[in-house]
Amino acid sequence: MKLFDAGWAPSPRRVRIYLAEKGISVETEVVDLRGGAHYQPPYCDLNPRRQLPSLLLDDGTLIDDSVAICRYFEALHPDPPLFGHDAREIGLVEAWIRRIESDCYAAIVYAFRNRSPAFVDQGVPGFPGTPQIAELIDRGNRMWPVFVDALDVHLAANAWLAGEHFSFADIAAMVAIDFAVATRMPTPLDRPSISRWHEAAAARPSARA
Ligand SMILES: N[C@@H](CCC(=O)N[C@@H](CS)C(=O)NCC(=O)O)C(=O)O
Repeated sequence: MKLFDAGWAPSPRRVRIYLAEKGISVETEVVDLRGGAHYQPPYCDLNPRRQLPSLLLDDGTLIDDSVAICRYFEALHPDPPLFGHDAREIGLVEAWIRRIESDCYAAIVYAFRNRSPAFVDQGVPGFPGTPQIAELIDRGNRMWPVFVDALDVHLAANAWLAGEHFSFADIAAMVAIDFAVATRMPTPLDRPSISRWHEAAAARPSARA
């Protein structure tokens, strides 16, 4: 089994934090995203989606998505649960993961990828030749505060996203917020509840993975 990783990018970081929380070590190969190694063989032959992370299993199966990779390991190593302790929590973790993808991560990617000179003709991850669309910067900028407001209200009443227990939803949200700050979205860390939650998540040793 081999994990294909990339140093600075948010999706691979989710997997590294998850594995650190679980105490799982996996053989890893770092693919140079900045240098475009994911567009070149051998990686693009292995993963025609040309995205990172991906996990190659011993039987040749490739799992090409960060959440799916963590789900795979969760099935093999259920304790401690990071996708929910019971049916109710499993539902809540799933709802937050999906919301982070569609309302938070997408907002950051719209705003950043369509404005950064580093992503000219790379408007969609893994698909070189896709033009940037300036209108999507505005779309991302409008989506962002809506998510931040909802997250702050939720965290005023909950220790973690799914309630009592730290979960993969907290990993995905922390990674997205760190990515947002790094790409100069308006910081949500001045909101008291988000700040309290982020400090607690970032203090876990896994956050440095
Ligand atoms: N849904 C995928 C998204 C993966 C993704 O977009 N990865 C980015 C790095 S965070 C990537 O590979 N980008 C390639 C590119 O920008 O060309 C996942 O979570 O694994």
